[in-house]
Order: sequence, then C-alpha cells, then structure tokens
Amino acid sequence: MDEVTTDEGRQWRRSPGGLVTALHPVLAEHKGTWVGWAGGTSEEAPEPFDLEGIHIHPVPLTSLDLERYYEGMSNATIWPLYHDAVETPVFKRRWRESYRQVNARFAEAAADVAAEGATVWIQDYQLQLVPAMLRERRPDLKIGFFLHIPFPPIELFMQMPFRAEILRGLLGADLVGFQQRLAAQNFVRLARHLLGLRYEGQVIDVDGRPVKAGAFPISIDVAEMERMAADPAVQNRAKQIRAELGDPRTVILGVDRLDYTKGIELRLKAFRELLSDGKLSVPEAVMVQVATPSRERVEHYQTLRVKVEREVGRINGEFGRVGVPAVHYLHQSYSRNELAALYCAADVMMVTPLRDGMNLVAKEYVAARADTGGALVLSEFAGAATELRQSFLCNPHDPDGVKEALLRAVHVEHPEARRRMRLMQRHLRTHDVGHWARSFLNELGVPDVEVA
Ligand code: GDG
Repeated sequence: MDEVTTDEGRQWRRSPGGLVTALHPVLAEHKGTWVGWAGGTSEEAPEPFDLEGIHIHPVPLTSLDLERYYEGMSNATIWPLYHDAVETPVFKRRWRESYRQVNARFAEAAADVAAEGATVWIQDYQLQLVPAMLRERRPDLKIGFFLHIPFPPIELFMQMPFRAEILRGLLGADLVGFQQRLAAQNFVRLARHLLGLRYEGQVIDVDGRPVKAGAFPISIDVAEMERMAADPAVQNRAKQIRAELGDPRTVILGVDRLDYTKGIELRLKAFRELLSDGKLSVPEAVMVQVATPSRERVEHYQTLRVKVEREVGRINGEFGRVGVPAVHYLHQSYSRNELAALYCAADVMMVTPLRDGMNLVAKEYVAARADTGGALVLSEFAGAATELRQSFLCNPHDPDGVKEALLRAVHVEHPEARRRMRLMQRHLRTHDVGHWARSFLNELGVPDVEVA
C-alpha cells in the first residue's frame, strides 16, 4: 500500500504490481489482513485501516532499521549472497541483530491479528525468520513462506554467519515455496547438510513435523497487460515513441531496476561490440535502456550506476551523432502505461540477468505483444527461462553468446518470430499470477488466508 497526497489530503492507495493484484482478491474473499511496512520511518506505525475490502495492518521501521535491516542485512548481505554472490556480500553483526528485531516485530504483528487456526503467508527474503518466530507464538496457525529470489546452493549459503538460524526460521513454515525446482532442492539438501534433518522427496522431517518445499513460478496479471497493450492510447504512444527515436529499423529495449544482478552492463557491451564490428549500425538500430532507480543508498548500487553510465557515455561518444544517440538511457520511473507502450514499441527486448528468481519484465513483454510482433532475448539464468523456451536464450557470462542471440533476434523472420511469441503467450495465459497464488495456497491446504 502507498500513502499518497491527493486533493482530499493524505490517502492510502493500492500499490501497483503483480503480487498485490494476485493476493488482493484472495484476501478480500477471506476477509484477510495485509501486514506490511507502510513506507516512512516514524517510530509509530499508522493506525490499521481498511482499503478496498481488505484490512491493512502497518508495521513501522525506523531510519536505523532502514539502514541496518533493509539496506544492510536484506540488500547488502542476503540479496547478493542469494544471487550467486555476483557482488560480494557484506556481513555485519549489527545488521544481523536488526534483522532479528524487525522479523520479531512482523511475527508479533501477525500473531496479534491472525484468527485461531488462520493461514499466514509470508513473503520474501526480508522475513526469513518470521515463520519460526510466528510458530513459536502461535502453533495453531498454518504458515506458508514464498521466496521471490533464488535460493543458493549449499556451498554459497554456508557463507552466511547465522545460517542455521535462517534455515530454522524458514523451517517454521508448513510450506516453503521457491521460483524454481532447483532452489527447492538446494533447500532440502541444505536442511540435511546443516541440521542433519531427513527428507523424502520434497518433504523435510522437522522433529516429526512435515515441512514441504516446492516450486511455484510466479507470474503476472496477463489479462491486465494484454488489455493495457491493446488500449489505443498505449498503441498511439508506442508509435510516437518510435517516431521520437527517429523511426529506426530496430528498437532494442531493456527495462530493469538499476541492479547489478540484471546484467545491464553486459547488454550494453554486447550492443557496443556489434556496432564496432559493423554488424549493427546507428541510426538503423537504437537501444533504449530504462534503469529504474533502486536502493540508491547501498554502495554496490552507487558503484553500478557509475559503471553503467560510463558505458552509456562511451557508446554514445563513439557511435552517436548530434541529435542521434545510440543508447537512450533513462534513470527514471515510469507509469505502467508508459512501460506497456515501450514494450509495444520494441522490436527486441533484452533481459540478461546474471541471476534472477523469475523476471517479470520478460513475461510482461511477451504478454504485451498480442500483435505477436517482437522478439525476446533471455538469459538462461532468469527463472523465466524455464518457461519461456521460445525466446532467444543466452548465457550472460559469454559475451559472444549474448551478441549472437541479439543478432538472431534482430534478424528473425516474421513468421518465425510470431510462432515463438504465440507459444509463449499460450503458456502465460494458463500460468498467470492467479494460477501461482492458487497453486501455492492449494498446496498449503487453505480455507482462510492471512498475508504478511
Ligand atoms: C523480484 C525478483 C521476481 C520496473 N520499472 C518500473 C516498473 N517496473 C516493474 C516491472 C516489473 C517489476 O517492476 C520488476 O519485477 P522483476 O521480476 O523484473 O524484478 P525484481 O524487482 O528484481 O523482482 C524477481 C520478482 O521479485 C517477483 O517474484 O520475478 O526475480 O528479483 O513488474 O514492470 N514499474 C513501474 N515503473 C517503472 O519504472 N510502474
């Protein structure tokens, strides 16, 4: 939920995005409560309130929590470690303590609001201790946990200083969901390796209590994206974007949070080398890179921004002309409509993360192209690669492989491009975000739902 200022003063508004879209109807139907951080850093959280049929229970974070728990432990320790340590994780004892305190605060809040025998679904890596903390306070609850990011192999996870505590935290749940089967396997093997627990298939025996692990690949609200992309205003905006870019033959697009896992630099480098090899040229081909500002106070992110902007400058310096840049770099946030227009305007979408739990941008692009135009270049290291098999897959660690996939996508014949797009769309229509939420909750055996 976001707090916004309107003509009528400060008001709450539903945040846009797939997770809220998926869970809102489930929560509304079961009269559920959303327990979450409401943004801001005051000692006191805003009072609980109702919004569009669900009850919102805000949890406060102070500016010290923000620095230690959120930017520190969550985004400078766990985030890089779980993404193959593509950036070196930073370990600090005071961050760990703050992570414990904030997790306890969330567990307390959920324990307070959950009805007898209710279901609580905990989301993501910032709250890994909550399942066990909540079970301790409320053994009557049914507890689910879903990890939106990858779960690393044993060798990497073992670097974590309070690894056993995190693992025990997760094992407090009845069902632990991951994006990928491989992540679920990493988890059950880790339980045996670190705690000597026995498992059969995907079910771990935690002192006689079964804890299930499973893969539940998340998705998007496909119908909503299709509707948005078909809207004449969005279509017109897409045409206008192409015109503003000088009506090039090929528009290559990237849309990411400015994050080092997303492979923005390597994508730029592939484009630069193709320009320099003479395989692509400006203005026939131009690239648009939207890099949404993200976690700007974390050092890894500041360093990345410098590197990306240096590469953009280099490409434009070498291959641009006055009024005709080779790369249009946009370090800004856009509305959902503008993103849809960008998707519709792009001949080739580049999604090249070094590691990504799923990557919803790849799915949004496919859903937006109901005209079956466009081609998707996709890293094998994105969770989405397991499903979007008809994309132009590449290994982001191999620069020549990325260049080759990009060229194949640029030059693909229309019938072949359409065939690929259609198959991927067919898959997404039956595997949307509603399907994700239902499969998880069914596996958990849910009649009532509470979501943290
Ligand atoms: C994590 C995992 C997993 C981007 N820029 C703007 C904007 N976006 C939207 C996109 C998309 C979402 O943000 C990004 O989702 P991704 O999945 O691509 O990546 P993460 O943020 O890293 O998400 C990831 C996901 O959780 C879900 O489980 O797939 O692997 O890392 O929806 O469209 N939205 C708006 N303006 C922008 O400028 N409105």
